[in-house]
Amino acid sequence: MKPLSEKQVSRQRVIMLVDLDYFFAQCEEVRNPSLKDKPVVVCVYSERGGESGVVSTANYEARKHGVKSGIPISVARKRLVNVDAVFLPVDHEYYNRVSEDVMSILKSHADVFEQAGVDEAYLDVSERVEGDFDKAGELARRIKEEVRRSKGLTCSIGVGPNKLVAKIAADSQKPDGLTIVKPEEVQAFLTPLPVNRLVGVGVKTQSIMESLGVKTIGDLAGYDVQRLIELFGEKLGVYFHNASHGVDNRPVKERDEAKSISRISTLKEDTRDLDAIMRKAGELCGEICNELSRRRLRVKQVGIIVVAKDMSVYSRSKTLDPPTSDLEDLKKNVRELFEKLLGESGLEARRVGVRVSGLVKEEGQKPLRAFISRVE
Ligand code: DCP
Ligand code: CA
Ligand code: CA
Repeated sequence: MKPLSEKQVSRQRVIMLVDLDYFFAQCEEVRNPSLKDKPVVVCVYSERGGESGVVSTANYEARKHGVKSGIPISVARKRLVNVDAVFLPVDHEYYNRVSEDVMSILKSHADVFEQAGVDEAYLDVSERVEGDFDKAGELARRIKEEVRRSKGLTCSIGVGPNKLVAKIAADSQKPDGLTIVKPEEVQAFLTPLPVNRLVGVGVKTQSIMESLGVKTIGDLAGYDVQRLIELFGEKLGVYFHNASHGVDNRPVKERDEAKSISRISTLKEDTRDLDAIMRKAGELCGEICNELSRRRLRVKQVGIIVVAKDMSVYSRSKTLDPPTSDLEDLKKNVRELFEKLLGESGLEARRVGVRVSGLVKEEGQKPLRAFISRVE
């Protein structure tokens, strides 16, 4: 066989997944370092008051007591009874600001950058490390150091030949972890792990697989692909087979900026009273305006969402000409939309939401289309 020329050898892909540790709770520790040694529980309190609601996340001190994302706050309280623990409400605005700062650091270290959640991102670094996993390890250490120095946060990084391996690697050592899985190590790394470490294997799939004697990713890799297709269908069967072998060709892709912003909230009680609805909707408009001003955006459409007492959902929207970022302007239009909807329907509102879209930059050049549509 003729040897491949340099050009024909495609570069070994090197992908990182960076995930911030116990993110919301760590943000709380950063702004109040005296929390550091205590269990910290960040809560989503139900808007109908009291102690009902769920745990958003908890720091590792609290996790030692079995407190984790998704459990009821009441259960967390029981597990931390007689412990000097701190319960705090979520503060998304603050976490989003921290997230944006961290993401801009991460972005500066990537050839291609893809934010995959509020606290995690994929970085394709193949070019800058020349396909070399040792160099990627050095880069990962520098990134961890920079995030720690500039924002006071620890993160866990997984490095692998693709997104799937990078993600599982990042999850495998937390907090403050760095796990590098070279291409030749992929199968040995995955083999002993339980199947539910693969995205798409939930409780149900896991129990089906278990009944087939498939407990680990290694078991899955040895299982007949035809049987997998018969059991789970073509798409999932092939995916499970490939994933168990650590094969994943998805590229790291830049994402467009969010094209809309929405906020939805539960009313204290079900109502058709426009003023009561507007007190809540006005707050939501305020939150949206804060985000618009932070991102220097104006909006071309505004809409409302209502979840009625019987759980049916209504929405209405209108175009704003010219685009606006003014709170009073937004509230006036939202009020009109609610007034019209209430006039058209006998609904009693349980949850109300506001959504803006058609986001345009506050300063700089207007997109040409804005002028064209005026002329038409
Ligand atoms: N989150 C939430 N509810 C969930 C899961 C997560 O509100 N059921 C929020 C709080 C988390 C953030 O999303 O801080 C990021 O989620 P992760 O799954 O990455 O979890 P953490 O960052 O909290 O912890 P870890 O250290 O395990 O990554
Ligand atoms: Ca995290
Ligand atoms: Ca995450």
